Amino acid sequence: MSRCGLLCQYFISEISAGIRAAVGSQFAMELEEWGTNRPSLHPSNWTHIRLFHRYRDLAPQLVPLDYTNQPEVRLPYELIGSMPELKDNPFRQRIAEVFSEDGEGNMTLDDFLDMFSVLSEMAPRDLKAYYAFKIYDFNNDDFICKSDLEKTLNKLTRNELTEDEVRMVCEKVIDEADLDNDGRLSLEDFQHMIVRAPDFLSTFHIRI
Ligand SMILES: [Ca+2]
Ligand SMILES: [Ca+2]
Repeated sequence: MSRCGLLCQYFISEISAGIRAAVGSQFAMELEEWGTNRPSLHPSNWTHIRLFHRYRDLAPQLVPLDYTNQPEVRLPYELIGSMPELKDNPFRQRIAEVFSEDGEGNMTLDDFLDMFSVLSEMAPRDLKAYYAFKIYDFNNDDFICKSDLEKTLNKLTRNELTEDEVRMVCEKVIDEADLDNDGRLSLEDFQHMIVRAPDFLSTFHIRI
């Protein structure tokens, strides 16, 4: 197979696998242990409590302990993006933008909980696919077009490919996944592409 073909295959498996970030495994282990010792607690509850404290620890001076009156708190992207779970992820800014209500990566507690729920290992495949699609749709026009794919590929490969390689690989990906031949990937095209990549569900997560 040609270099372009190999790259294309690699890209489809990577883009389908989604956003890899196996960082923070120490935290995941602690969480598991903590949950195992408290079988009466529903996992979503203890995860939420733990996540609330993760959120608060980012800026204890801004986040009150008491949320009964739903305070209007939003933590700046700089704090979110520097978390160990995200800081090495080439998509960290895009992830924060997609999950933040203000679209700029500044997060309320609800935004933060949503982000970790979708990226957790327990989230259903369709939900993950939906958010993966949004993350790769850089210009928010509800399609993944060639320029979105180019950005995605450059981030995944940390700009190690030549311009020609990027162009050829993206054209080939669209060629293979564009079911209705409109030259761009709709959510439906994207979902079909993911169905062919069985490890999507297991890899589209960050450990919490
Ligand atoms: Ca787009
Ligand atoms: Ca299409």
